[in-house]
Amino acid sequence: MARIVKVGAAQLGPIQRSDSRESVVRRLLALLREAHGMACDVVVFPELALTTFFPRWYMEDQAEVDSFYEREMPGPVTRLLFEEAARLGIGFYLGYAELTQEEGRTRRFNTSILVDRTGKIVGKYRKIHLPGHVEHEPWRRFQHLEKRYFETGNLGFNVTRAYGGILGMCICNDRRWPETYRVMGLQGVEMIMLGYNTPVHNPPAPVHDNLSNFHNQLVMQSGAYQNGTWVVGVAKAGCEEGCDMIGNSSIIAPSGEIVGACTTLEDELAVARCDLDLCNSFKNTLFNFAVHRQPEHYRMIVERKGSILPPE
Ligand code: CDT
Repeated sequence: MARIVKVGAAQLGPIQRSDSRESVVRRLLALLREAHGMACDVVVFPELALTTFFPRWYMEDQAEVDSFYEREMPGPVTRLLFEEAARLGIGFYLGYAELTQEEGRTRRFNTSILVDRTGKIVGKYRKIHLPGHVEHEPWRRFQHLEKRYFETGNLGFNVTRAYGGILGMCICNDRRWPETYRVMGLQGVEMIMLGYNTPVHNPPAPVHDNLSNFHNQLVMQSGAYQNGTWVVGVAKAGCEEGCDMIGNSSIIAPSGEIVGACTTLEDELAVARCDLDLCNSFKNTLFNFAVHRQPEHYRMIVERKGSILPPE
């Protein structure tokens, strides 16, 4: 019997800085209910889905920075989302900024969770590839201070058994790195969920700006194909605080083909019926890792971090 997961890519349009958490959760609830109406099992919301993309600003006041983080999940505002999801029997992936006390200190991560149909958190991931910079760079039209506001994730790229399959998560910039998919691919992942906030304009390399949608699809489609897995990538899109962000939220089959996609830069749901068994025709043939990978021949490269040129 086919293992079908009906997935909703729940793209968000922009969230302005003045938008309250309550108003954002109302938008998430509307998408969740629409997905339920289309018989979805699970929906994927974007990265940092509860607020505007705050790393675009340099802030010195720590209280101001911390106002963008969640101290508990579910918390007072997000509880409604968990309760409605459980009532409808639909799960979700949600990205948010996490502030936590661990190892005797305050820690901040760019986090995503996977929630099952009963409203229970069954998976958690903390973003590993944090793009951008640490210090204020006033020459930029906007900042990208993820390296200032978040620590590197410390949970690895683990997979979770959920929805009748093997599910994994990553967040935004992670999708550009082949290691992200491969580490989960080696654990047999069948569906990778991810959210993103991707400005069209990249200040250090503006010559790439007209390729931002192409690169988004290129990395997700090749990650899916090369690992025989579904990939569901979901944007926070549109013009947020004067910064244009790409949309193109997509549901990608293990063949690398896009089978569902958003076409606007607004709140929008794209739905696809994903057969997890389709992964096997790739995992058991061309990308049968046990038979065809040659890890013993890669060792020289992976053991040396950075350049693969021999030392002088
Ligand atoms: N949020 C995030 O990780 N955004 C980065 C922007 C990089 S600049 C092109 C991304 O990889 O999409």
